[in-house]
Amino acid sequence: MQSKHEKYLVSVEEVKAFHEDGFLIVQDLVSQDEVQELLDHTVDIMQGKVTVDGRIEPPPPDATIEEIEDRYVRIHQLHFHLEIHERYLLHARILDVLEMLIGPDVMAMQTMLFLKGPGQVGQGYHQDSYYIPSYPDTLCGAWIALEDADEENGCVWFVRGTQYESVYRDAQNVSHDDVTLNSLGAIAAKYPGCEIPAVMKAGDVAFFGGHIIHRSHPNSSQDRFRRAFVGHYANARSWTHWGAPLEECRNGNQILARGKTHLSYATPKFGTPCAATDLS
Ligand SMILES: O=C(O)CCC(=O)C(=O)O
Repeated sequence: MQSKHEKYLVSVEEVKAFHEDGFLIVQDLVSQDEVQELLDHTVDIMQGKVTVDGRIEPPPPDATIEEIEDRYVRIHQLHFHLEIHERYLLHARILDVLEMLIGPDVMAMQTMLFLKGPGQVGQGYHQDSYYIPSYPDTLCGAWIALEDADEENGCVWFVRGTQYESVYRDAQNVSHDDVTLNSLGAIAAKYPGCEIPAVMKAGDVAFFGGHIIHRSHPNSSQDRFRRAFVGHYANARSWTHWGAPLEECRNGNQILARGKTHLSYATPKFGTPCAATDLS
């Protein structure tokens, strides 16, 4: 049974801001102890104390600190392998917010761990729904800052207003390390003055819909990491073929995180199944 948590009550103003801006930053949603737990674990991944076959290898024994720190910029889908990543994907207070923004029925679809050390690359303009389709499209990301993120260490920038753009299906809607190489820039340019840096403190969480155009610049600091843990979710009654061959899985690959659905779904591999989630 999942332990009781202090439920986060989303205000009407926050819901309104999410729709008006395309993103919402909730301060202090994740506790400092939890941030520290994820950070410590992330350091273990970087140093090769945690390995996952075929995905995270230990560094070569003669690697320098710089080489060790430079091994990964981001790692996808570790929640299929690591209990801690599944647990943070299903973080109760994050689900409290998602329940109000895209729920009440919520499925958890993806995790990404960003390491982004000094000098590491950014990511060009993109729309997450391009990669993770859902019908109707209810995709929403939850970006947990594991340390303070700002312009210097390569925070995410959201183009306010583009949440109501369609998903551009042309071949240039691809995130690229070179943040200028992307035709979505022409769409972003239609929103002068609307590109907002998501300046965040460790423990803050940014929620953003699947259509909003966003990017991040390289980490230009000398010595500051910009680590973050990101989950992607959708309403559990949206249909998706993402994450598996069409005929094999459909929604059955996505974890039902909260609520109910008549569509197929997966249950957590390590933790408490959704049906037993304590929502009090
Ligand atoms: O953290 C970043 O640099 C980019 C994040 C992003 O694009 C996303 O989570 O969809």
